[in-house]
Amino acid sequence: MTTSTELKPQPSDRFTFGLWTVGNRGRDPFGDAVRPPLNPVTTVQRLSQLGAYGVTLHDNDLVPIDATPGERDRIVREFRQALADWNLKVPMVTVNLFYDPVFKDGALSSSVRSVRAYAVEKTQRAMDLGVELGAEIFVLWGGREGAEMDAARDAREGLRYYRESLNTLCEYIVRQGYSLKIALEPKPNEPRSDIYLPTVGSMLAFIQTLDRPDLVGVNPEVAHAKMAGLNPVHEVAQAIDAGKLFHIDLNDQRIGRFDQDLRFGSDDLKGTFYLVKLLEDSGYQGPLHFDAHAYRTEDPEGVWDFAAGCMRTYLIFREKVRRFYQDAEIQAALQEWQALCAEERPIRTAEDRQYWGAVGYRYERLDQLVNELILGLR
Ligand code: GLT
Ligand code: MN
Ligand code: MN
Repeated sequence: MTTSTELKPQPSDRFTFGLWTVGNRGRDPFGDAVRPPLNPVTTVQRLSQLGAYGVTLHDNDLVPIDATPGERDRIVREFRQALADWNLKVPMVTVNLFYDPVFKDGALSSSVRSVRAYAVEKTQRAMDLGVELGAEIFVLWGGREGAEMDAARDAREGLRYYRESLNTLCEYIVRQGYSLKIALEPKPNEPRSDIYLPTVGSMLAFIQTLDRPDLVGVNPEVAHAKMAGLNPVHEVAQAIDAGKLFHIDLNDQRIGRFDQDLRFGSDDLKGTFYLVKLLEDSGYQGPLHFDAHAYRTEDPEGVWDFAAGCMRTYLIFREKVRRFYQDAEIQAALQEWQALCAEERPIRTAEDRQYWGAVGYRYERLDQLVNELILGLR
């Protein structure tokens, strides 16, 4: 039996949350904020008390875009003090290249030279901040890198600018001697009608065209894969297979909806089980980052129920994965299947072909057993 202490998150579980996730105020395109702003120092304290390992941020989640250098230094100093007091890490930072109106037609891929230069420069400052906070991963979500129409910018031009900007950023990392790696985060749409490089596969192909592909990987997000109608487990598997899973955004999403960023495992229990199984089986050692937010119905306390729920659900599924390997019936069914896979019966005659066409794989039984495990009956 699982004891409740085994389900208590520990820093060694490497759970992280963005300031923008627990700090989400419940604003949506049709309604205003329902929760007051959340102070980053309070966030550090609460996350640490819940057993998280770290906190992540966009530059402007911490430092307002118009802060003076003096204000910036004071804010960063106070934040670093809180991190030290509560023993919380900042393994990843990112840059906000989507909120300010200046980015309305893209940032790193903008056709406007001045906007592109500003986006690169803003990203470099965010990298400096990340390194100051001890981060080793730099996520880039190109939310505005896309289009509503292609009459002006040809998508090839957008990709070319995007590539040039990324090359400049990699060069900056090398020149500064930073031990930062970039993780590109794909998403098919929202806020743009179409965002460039919408899936893990398209990102991986694009990365190979960069000057320093070794410095760049991906940050897949469960919700984004589902928005594209894809299986997030297979998206993540492809990233692992390519040696490019530098970071991951865990959350949940109903297929065919707007970007919901739901609590991890809140919608798709089976998909969540297989995702946790994949991460555990693969030995992924990076942060387990929740990029989700509380329902709009929640008050400030409800936000911490949300955060605790994300981590607890991961730990429950991790325990289920352990049981998957211990369950005698599941293992017997798997062994039978493995024996079938290894059977020496080359296909040379029509009879051989008929044999392999008719043989039962018994997936129905195995799938039902796993469902029962997920449902708590095994
Ligand atoms: C934004 C987006 C997320 C990205 C974040 C990083 S910001 O909330 O929807 O998926 O990971 O920029
Ligand atoms: Mn994300
Ligand atoms: Mn999302």
